[in-house]
Amino acid sequence: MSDHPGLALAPGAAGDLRVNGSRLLGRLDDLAAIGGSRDGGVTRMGFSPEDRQARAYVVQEATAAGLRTRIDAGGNLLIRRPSGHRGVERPAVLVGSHLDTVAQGGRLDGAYGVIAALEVLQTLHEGGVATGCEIIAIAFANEEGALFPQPFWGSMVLTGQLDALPSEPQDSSGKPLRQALELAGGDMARLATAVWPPGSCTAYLELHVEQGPVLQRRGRRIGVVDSITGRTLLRVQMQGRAGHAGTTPMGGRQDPLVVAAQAVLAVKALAGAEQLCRVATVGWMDVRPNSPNTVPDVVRLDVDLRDSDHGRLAEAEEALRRKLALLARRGDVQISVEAAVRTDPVPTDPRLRHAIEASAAELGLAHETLASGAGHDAQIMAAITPVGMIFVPSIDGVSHVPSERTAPEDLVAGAEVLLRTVLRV
Ligand code: HGY
Ligand code: MN
Ligand code: MN
Repeated sequence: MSDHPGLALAPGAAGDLRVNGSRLLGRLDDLAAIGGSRDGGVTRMGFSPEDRQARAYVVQEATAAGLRTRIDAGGNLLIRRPSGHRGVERPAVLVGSHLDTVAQGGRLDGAYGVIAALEVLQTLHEGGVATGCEIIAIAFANEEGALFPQPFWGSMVLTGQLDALPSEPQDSSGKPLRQALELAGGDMARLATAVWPPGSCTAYLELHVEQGPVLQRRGRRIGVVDSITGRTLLRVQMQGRAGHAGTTPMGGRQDPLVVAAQAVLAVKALAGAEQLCRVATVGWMDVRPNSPNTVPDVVRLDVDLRDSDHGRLAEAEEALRRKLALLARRGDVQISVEAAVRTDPVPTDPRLRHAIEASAAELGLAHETLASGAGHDAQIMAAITPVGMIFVPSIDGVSHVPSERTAPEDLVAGAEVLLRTVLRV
């Protein structure tokens, strides 16, 4: 990966080529309105009607810009220049992120990277820039797994990791993904047609808000990501014995919610007192029948463990499984624990890091290397191609909340760095 001889830029293109900042910011505003709420948040969960509306918006903008769009069988949205690429034959460079959000999430997580990728492609197209290989913008489907709990769905399909996906994915109420995927333009029966084999892509680049406090705290405009965290998502179910809250004696109760409460504290201890992993969270719980005067019957909860080290993640999971089994025995409830997601921590590609650093330096932007505590499609794409990630600062380091914000000038600066990095690859 270097300044490729095949990179035949139109004279002066590298120097005076700039993204159109107001177009980028305007599109982010338009997109934030889709699934937007009065508090400035966005709920656009993967394969929801709002998600489909957001895709339609991006397709409309790309088409109006003279670009071509296509939805693959996995539901990923791909955007290409009409003339493909000129110059030497080399596999494409993919640039993108995701359009779906968590419930009551922010307006930038994912959307920023997709809109910036569209902006870069449109800028290259308008500038008539011949690149050494084709640049394709992509919006991966269902990165968050908020509605259909198969996070990284689109990137797992594109990288051919179909065996790691459920054969009949459903949402948490049991609704099959099949129809929702079809409505989005995908096709469960033809997932194999969406697979890109190893070597079919020169590089994958993702621009994203940091979602943490580091860049703001250190006064840096650009983050050069060196590694992306590993993540284990466990689905825990506890089956007790329901009963009348007023007549069921305390002695002998088989109350799954009591055990769940102890489990939440055990999860916290993993990353707290026991220091077994970097962070550990229970963010979702479902209590049945969820009636104030009934001892619960079943409680389900998800456990999200993160660490940059694969071994530590495995150890933390093992320790938690043992602890949960003990709590279930003591509380006389049945328990099941299944790993819904195990995503490895991955390093980014050093050559891409160098290209990002050089691009930021060229623009006079203070930059810093840092790890990503959030997961990204880039870590899935690493299975088939070198990956690079660019961060811009998150105000107050918050994300997955309505107040997720980044300064407009940082959003534009990030897109400029993305453009120059693409031209360097
Ligand atoms: O959960 C994550 O780290 C990402 O937002 N999907
Ligand atoms: Mn996210
Ligand atoms: Mn994201």
